Amino acid sequence: MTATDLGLNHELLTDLFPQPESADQWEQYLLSDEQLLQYKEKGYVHGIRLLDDRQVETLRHELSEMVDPEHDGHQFFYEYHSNESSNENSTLFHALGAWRVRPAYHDILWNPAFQMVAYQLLGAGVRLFHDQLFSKPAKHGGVVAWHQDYSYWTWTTPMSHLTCWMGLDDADTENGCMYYIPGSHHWGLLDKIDLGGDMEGIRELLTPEQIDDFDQRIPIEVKKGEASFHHPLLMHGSYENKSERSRRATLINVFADGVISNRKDDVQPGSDNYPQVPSGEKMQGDYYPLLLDPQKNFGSFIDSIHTINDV
Ligand SMILES: O=C(O)CCC(=O)C(=O)O
Repeated sequence: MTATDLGLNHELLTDLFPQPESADQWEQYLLSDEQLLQYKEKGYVHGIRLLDDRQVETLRHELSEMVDPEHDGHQFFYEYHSNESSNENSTLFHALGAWRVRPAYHDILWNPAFQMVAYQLLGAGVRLFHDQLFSKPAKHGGVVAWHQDYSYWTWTTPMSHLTCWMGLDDADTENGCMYYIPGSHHWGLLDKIDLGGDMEGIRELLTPEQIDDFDQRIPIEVKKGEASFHHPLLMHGSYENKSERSRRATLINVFADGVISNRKDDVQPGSDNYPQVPSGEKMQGDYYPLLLDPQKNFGSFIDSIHTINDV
C-alpha cells in the first residue's frame, strides 16, 4: 500500500471530533479562573477530560498498528524509537509525527476540548509544533527521566510553548504515571538530558534548594481520556511500569502563533526529519498549521473567554 502523508491535509478525516457550531458549544470546554491561576503559579493543570471511550479506542487501535515499525506511513515520523530506554531490561516506545500517519491522530489536533484549553493557556492563536507517543508496556516499561520540554526545543523561539499529555490508559503510580514538581517552571532553563536514561540524571545540574523541591513532587494520576497540560519549563518525569497494565499516552505540543525558527548548529532538533523552517523565519506552513485562529473560531464570543493574561 502507498501511504499518504496526512500532514498535507488540514481538513477533518473522521467523524471523531465534531466541531462546535455556536459559542455555547465552545463554552463547555472552558477552564475556570482558578485553573488558569493554578497554571500560572504551579505550572500545570490536570484531570481535564478531553477524550471519550470511542475516541480512546480508535487511538489505541491506530497506536497498535504504529508500534510495528513495518506499518505503512512509517517514513513520515519525525523521530521513531521502538525502544528509547537505555536500560536493556526496559522498553519505552517514543515517536513524534503520528498525525501524519493515522487519521485519528491527525484529527485529534482539531479536538475542540483541547483547542479551547490550549488557547486559554497560551493566550494566543494555537499553532502545531508536533505530537508525541509515549508507551510503556506492562511489567517492563522504562522511565522518562526528569526534564524540561523546552530544553529540547531551543531551535524555536520565543518560549511560548505548551504540552498536552493525554492518557490512553488509566495512569497511576503503579504503571508509571507522570510526576510534576509544582512551581519548577520558575527555575529557568536547564540543559537537556537523555530522556530514556538515568531518571535522576538532571540532579547534577540543580542547586541544593531545587533538589530539596523534589520532595514536593506530585503524581499526576489520570483516567484514560483525561489530560494534563504543563508549562515548557516545568520539571517532570515518570518512573518504571512494573505493573500488569500498560501505560500508553499521546501528547500534543503547540506554540503561540508567531514563534520563529532558531535552527543553528548548536540548537538542531533531535533528527533531520523535522520539517525545516530557515532560522529567523516564522514557524508555519503545511507541517506547522494554525490549529485555532481566535478571531475566526470564536467570533464575538472571544471577549468572554478568560486566558492566562487575565488572571
Ligand atoms: O509520558 C511520559 O511519561 C513523559 C511525557 C513527557 O515527557 C511530556 O509530557 O513532556
